[in-house]
Amino acid sequence: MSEINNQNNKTPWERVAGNGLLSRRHLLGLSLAGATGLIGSRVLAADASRVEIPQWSKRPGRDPSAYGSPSGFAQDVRRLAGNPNATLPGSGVSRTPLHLLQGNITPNSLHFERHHAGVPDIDPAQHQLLIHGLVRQPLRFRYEDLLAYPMQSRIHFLECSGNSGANTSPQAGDSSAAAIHGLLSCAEWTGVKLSTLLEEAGIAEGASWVTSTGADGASMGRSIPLNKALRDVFIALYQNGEPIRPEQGYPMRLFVPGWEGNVSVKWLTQIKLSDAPANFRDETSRYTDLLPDGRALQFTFPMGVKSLITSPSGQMQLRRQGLHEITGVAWSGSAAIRRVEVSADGGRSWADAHLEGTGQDLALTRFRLPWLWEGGPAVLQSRAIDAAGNVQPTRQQFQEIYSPANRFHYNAIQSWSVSEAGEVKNVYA
Ligand SMILES: Nc1nc2c(c(=O)[nH]1)N[C@H]1C(S)=C(S)[C@@H](COP(=O)(O)O)O[C@H]1N2
Ligand SMILES: [Mo]
Repeated sequence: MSEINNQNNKTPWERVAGNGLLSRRHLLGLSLAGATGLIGSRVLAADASRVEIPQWSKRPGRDPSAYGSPSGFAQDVRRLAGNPNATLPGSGVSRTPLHLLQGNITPNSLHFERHHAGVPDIDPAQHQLLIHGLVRQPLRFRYEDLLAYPMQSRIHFLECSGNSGANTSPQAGDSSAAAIHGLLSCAEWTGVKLSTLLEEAGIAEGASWVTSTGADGASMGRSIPLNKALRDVFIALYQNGEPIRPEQGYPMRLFVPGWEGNVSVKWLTQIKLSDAPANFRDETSRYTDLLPDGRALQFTFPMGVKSLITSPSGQMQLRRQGLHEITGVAWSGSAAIRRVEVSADGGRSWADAHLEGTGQDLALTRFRLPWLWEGGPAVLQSRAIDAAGNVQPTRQQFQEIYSPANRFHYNAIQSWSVSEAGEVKNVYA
């Protein structure tokens, strides 16, 4: 640990790892004025005798509205939409602009989308949820029936198992954080515990799997073991406080905390208890991990421990030398995030980031660390560790486990290079 002086206010910068990483201590006591020299005099000294009154302060503004929308000046904060698929209509994705967001919650309009046959327009009064199979009494629930049950709210991330798959390709693509990692969002989901409904139907002898089907044109279905279903799975009816969006499964979706997004079946219409997985199309043709010897893992349910620096990140441009905040998100499908380490020298040295999480299991956790960029090349990385002791792997470690053809469940450390010109790029380090 070495110390240098901040010339303006004589605060010693406490370096905690190589290439300019500074102590978390500076997140608290950092005075912008004192740091002006380092951030390039971007903060203007105020002249209190010449306060100009802007136009919008001189007349009343717009009236209240029934449903809010973002500022016209923040129109670039958008999902990254994929191209429509001509052979598979409605099959596609849009990605969360992770690099433009802060905190741990994804606004509903920016939650990523993955549809296999588009978004159905469901009238909740016509929709029903059937629970059948190995139960003592099959039951049929209408939307309004479910609204009458006791509910719970939980903050959880949702991640597609195809997320970050771009980084399994041999050459690192020059892409943004959203383009590579944007099949990831986090919301507060509210709904009815599946165990409550299953207990009401009565679980019959021999039931060990729960299969779920959606009411979309794909009739997408998935199977999960009964013990997971009884542990923490619920039927989500609300998303960040309002009725769940059509894109997320209105009027109801299965929510399976921590597990690959595909099992959280949207537009949920059937739940069937059985003694074996159903072998639906989406659990055989997809989402299975290919191993180096050509075999495939049948199921990989929990999403691996993972983190990502969202700023600075791919395709950004550092415009000045000096103090920057490195920030990003970390998550794990097995436990809460315990620790995030950051490196600015491609993994040679690491420092603990400050965590700003909700502390909740299976939710996003924001991390931050101050960084002094002195104009030299850098490779920024983050490495997450969860409360179960899982450590995010390097790209090389990930590749030793799976076939080079495997595109799913990629959770390796992301490296962003910073050039002397301040350009930030996706690289394999
Ligand atoms: N019925 C149905 N459920 C579905 C899908 C679908 O196409 N149809 N897509 C799945 C996939 S692959 C993922 S990653 C998540 C995406 O959820 P989101 O669109 O709310 O982000 O929903 C899953 N549930
Ligand atoms: Mo997915």
